[in-house]
Amino acid sequence: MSFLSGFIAIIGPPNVGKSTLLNRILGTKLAIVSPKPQTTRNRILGIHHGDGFQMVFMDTPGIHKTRTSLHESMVQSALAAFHEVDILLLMIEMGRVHDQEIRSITANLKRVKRPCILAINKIDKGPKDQLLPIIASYSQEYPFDEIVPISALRGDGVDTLLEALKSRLEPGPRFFPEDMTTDVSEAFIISEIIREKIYLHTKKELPYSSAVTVDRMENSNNNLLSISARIHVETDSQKRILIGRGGRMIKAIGRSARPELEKIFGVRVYLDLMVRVEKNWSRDTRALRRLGY
Ligand SMILES: Nc1nc2c(ncn2[C@@H]2O[C@H](COP(=O)(O)OP(=O)(O)OP(=O)(O)O)[C@@H](O)[C@H]2O)c(=O)[nH]1
Ligand SMILES: [Mg+2]
Repeated sequence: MSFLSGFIAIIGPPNVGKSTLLNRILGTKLAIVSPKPQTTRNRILGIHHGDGFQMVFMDTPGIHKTRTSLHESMVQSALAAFHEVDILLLMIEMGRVHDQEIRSITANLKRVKRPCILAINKIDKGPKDQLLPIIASYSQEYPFDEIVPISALRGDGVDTLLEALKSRLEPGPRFFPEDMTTDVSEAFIISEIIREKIYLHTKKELPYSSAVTVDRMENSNNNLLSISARIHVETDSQKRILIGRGGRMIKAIGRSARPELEKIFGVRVYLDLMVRVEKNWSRDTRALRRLGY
């Protein structure tokens, strides 16, 4: 039997659980997750190694109507994924109506002609008897190759989904060595974990106006990883909120990021966070590039 492999893009509207599924499949936290939409901003590869096969998953930003240059670049990177992969995994969330978003996605699907599996996520949230009518209505919307109900959070249906994907892999090379789970850098993972904590601790527009860059990471001899990172916001008042009274907010963000970084890297972490105002970065294409988008 020849080795099977393929690239699989996880696409869909914001907040349906795409990053949660990637983490679940890989058994490790690679992609950040939050209850707020538009959490993922970049494409991330996660490599799932199996016996005789390899699946290279691409987590993508949610596809939605765009307002700013940042959103535009996020949606473009998600749409580009349609052409770069062998199989598309479209995810929606049970109990949420996605009509508009799904129409624009299926219009794109029709053009690229790739196998497409629909995963209906968050089945733990709704009554099971709602599933059949939902499946029926989506199969009218587009001729999906398979429709699989799952709970990315709990793991229900994920093995079935992996089987459905595996049966559509083609003979191909082992794209990545077996010890590799992602293509993104350590600095990227650090900046994402910090960004996730900003989503967790702050409200309103602040998460969407924040970007994180890592200025320095130093692995000293006594198993201590020393990190300096910078949080970019768009206005002085956002900077004040992010720092908080007596530095309370920025300390809380650091306190929740640190243990997670320690778990990921397996060493003690010293984290130094700074806040900097970069006026209107989310609308400025040059600033976007500088900040990694
Ligand atoms: N109840 C339930 N919640 C889930 C499930 N999967 C994901 N969630 C929650 O849904 C929210 C969004 O999850 P994400 O994985 O960040 O969603 P996403 O599709 O990557 O979102 P964007 O990156 O913003 O497009 C988080 O609060 C998750 O914990 C699930 O199976 N059941
Ligand atoms: Mg995501």
